[in-house]
Amino acid sequence: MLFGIGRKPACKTPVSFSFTICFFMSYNENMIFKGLGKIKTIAGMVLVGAALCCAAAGCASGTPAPSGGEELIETGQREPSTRLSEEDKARLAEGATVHNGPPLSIGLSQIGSESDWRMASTDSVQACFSAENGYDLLFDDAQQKQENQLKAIREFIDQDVDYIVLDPCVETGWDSVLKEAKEAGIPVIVYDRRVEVEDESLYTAWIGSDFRLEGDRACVWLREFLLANHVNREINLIDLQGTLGATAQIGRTEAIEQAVAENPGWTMVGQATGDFTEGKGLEVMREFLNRLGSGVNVIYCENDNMAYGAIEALEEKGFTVGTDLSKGEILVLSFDATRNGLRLTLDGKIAVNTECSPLYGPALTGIVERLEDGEAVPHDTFIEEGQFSAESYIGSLKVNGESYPVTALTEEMIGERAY
Ligand code: GYE
Repeated sequence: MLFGIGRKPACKTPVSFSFTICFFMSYNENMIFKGLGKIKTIAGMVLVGAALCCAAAGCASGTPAPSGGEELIETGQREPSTRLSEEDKARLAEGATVHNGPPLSIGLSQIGSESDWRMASTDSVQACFSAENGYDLLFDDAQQKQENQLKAIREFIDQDVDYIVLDPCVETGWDSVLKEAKEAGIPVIVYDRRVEVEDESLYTAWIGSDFRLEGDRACVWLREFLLANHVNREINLIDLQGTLGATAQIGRTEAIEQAVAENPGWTMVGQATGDFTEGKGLEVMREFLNRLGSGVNVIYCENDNMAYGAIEALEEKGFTVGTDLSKGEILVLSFDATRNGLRLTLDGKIAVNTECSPLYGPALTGIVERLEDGEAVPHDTFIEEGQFSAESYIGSLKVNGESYPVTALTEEMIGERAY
């Protein structure tokens, strides 16, 4: 099921990436709303309302993004920052669901600022939960530490906020604090990464990516690529993992591990976390190269920032990053599809970039407003994402019987990218 309806249909033109609610898994039987007590949700199809269209609108920037975007970026060069432009922030905010009446207080616990993806995600929620849109946002940056997130949530509970919005750095360890929020009658909306809790009613709704599917798409692309290029020889891979225990890491790592197990000739010669940061990606990759020397063919980077670090480490050692394995080039796979990541993809330094959308602001305001209106929201919602490559001959691929498109990247698409 694909939805694309919103109260403020700001979706215009080319959507630089898709951010569409894909399907809903289950519904809350019992939700506790602050001020509303315990209500029974109705089973059935529920749209997250404005969220959807607006999310698309956020990405539907039809003009090249500023923040360096106006300058001509040379091949291989990256923009210093991929923060959202003021224009894109305004577009996102316009797509948010507006709250009328006294401002709603939102306690939002953000993981940190480890990556370009994360900064765009922060820009997105801050632009949407704005005073102009009827919200009073209490924003906390946990600097990638779960203990800081737990502290922030407890402070939000003490301040008796109307809603808690959480992007959890890791999956486990949330039961107690979420019980406290539930007892205080504060609904918790989780987004992006997931929480693994004994009682699923401890959070009201989750919206995010299917990280395992992202990983599977990257691995199937690699398999198809090797087949198409008649690369019969064995390949040695390195997996640069995200923050251990984070849903994005778990899903992407599971996918490559299974692919290695299933594809004869694929060998994992190195696997370590780079914590989703460019600095750690560089450091870990340098260590691998010092230890392994040559003989590595493929680097599976679990996000764009680690890919930047890995590419730097490879190039400083004299390796060529690219897709011609017969010439000894090293093939890099990445996730997120940020503007800089896509630039490296168009330049052929990242072979395929599997998208992960950070622009959650509109969808989150949509969920909050549906709850405010006493409507049921799906308990778990997956968003739909794309995949980009400069190699155009793999136009689509199949994962578990489903077909997924691979978009042949163009300069124009990069210009339209909001993040
Ligand atoms: O891929 C990475 C970020 O949770 C999906 O976290 C997110 C991941 C994203 O730091 O760049």
